[in-house]
Amino acid sequence: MSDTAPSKPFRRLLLTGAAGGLGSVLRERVKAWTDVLRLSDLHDLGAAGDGEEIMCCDLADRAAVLKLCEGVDAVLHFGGISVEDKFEPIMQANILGLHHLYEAVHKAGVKRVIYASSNHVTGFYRTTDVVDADMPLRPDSFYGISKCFGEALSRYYYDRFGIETVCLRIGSSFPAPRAPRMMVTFLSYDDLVELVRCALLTPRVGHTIAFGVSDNATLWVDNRKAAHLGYRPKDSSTPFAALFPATGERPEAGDVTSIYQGGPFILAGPQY
Ligand code: NAI
Ligand code: 15L
Repeated sequence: MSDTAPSKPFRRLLLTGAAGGLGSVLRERVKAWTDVLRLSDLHDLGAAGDGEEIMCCDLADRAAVLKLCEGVDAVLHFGGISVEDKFEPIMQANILGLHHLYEAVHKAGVKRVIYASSNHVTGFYRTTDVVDADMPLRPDSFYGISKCFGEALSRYYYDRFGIETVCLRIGSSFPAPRAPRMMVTFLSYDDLVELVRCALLTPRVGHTIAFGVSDNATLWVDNRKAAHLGYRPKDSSTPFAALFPATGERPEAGDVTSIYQGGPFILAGPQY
């Protein structure tokens, strides 16, 4: 029997947004696949642990982002503004920042990006619709629009330069659903990690759009166009059903947060 540890699939992965909710989960779980995990965020990430290196920066800082991607095999891009906000900060972090990231990825010869997109790129579909990867985008917020930009920019970098991206249209990834809507959009942390693993390790992904949801009893999305990733969710929101007991009350007629998949994001944008 050999006493050398089996080699990991990557030499160095970059994780942006490492101080965030999902970044903190991935920081622990991604280490199994890479010799070095480079972590980045605007916020403090504490001391580097074994196999970690820390390079904090603002995604809007082009020079810093160019450095961030040097020597990296693949990027897990989970940094940026994660909810609705005014257009200016979203533009800086999610639009300008993403452009910096792809410019850096191109210059550094990085082959693949896993991009945290969002269900809010299609939030203006109804809750009676089932959305697949080829349906037109219908963003529900400036935040959703910034994620549409990310999906389009990554498509361009694939068509023009062959840089592969898997866009993960994540539903609601938290320890548990926080509202009845999230019974449909829930993505457990274990399923998130498995989806990221599939996105990183599938030999050819081209430009793939995948929906990040667990195996929930009701779904508003159809993931068949990402079947080549081999993602099989193991969890479901059903064990959390008791958090939201049926009251028999119906949403008020015209309550757009119940009519559209984006829920509260529908009304979170500018109040003109
Ligand atoms: P989060 O808000 O907890 O984490 C985002 C991280 O990005 C934060 O640590 C923040 O400091 C960092 N960040 C923000 N602006 C930055 C900038 N200009 N430069 C560098 N870093 C910056 O969000 P969460 O929940 O961890 O989400 C991670 C990613 O996944 C985000 O891109 C979000 O849009 C996406 N996503 C998350 C969902 C969820 O249910 N958690 C659902 C859909 C998408
Ligand atoms: C998202 O895109 C957000 O990042 C997250 O905070 C949740 O609000 C999620 O969507 C959702 O739709 O529940």
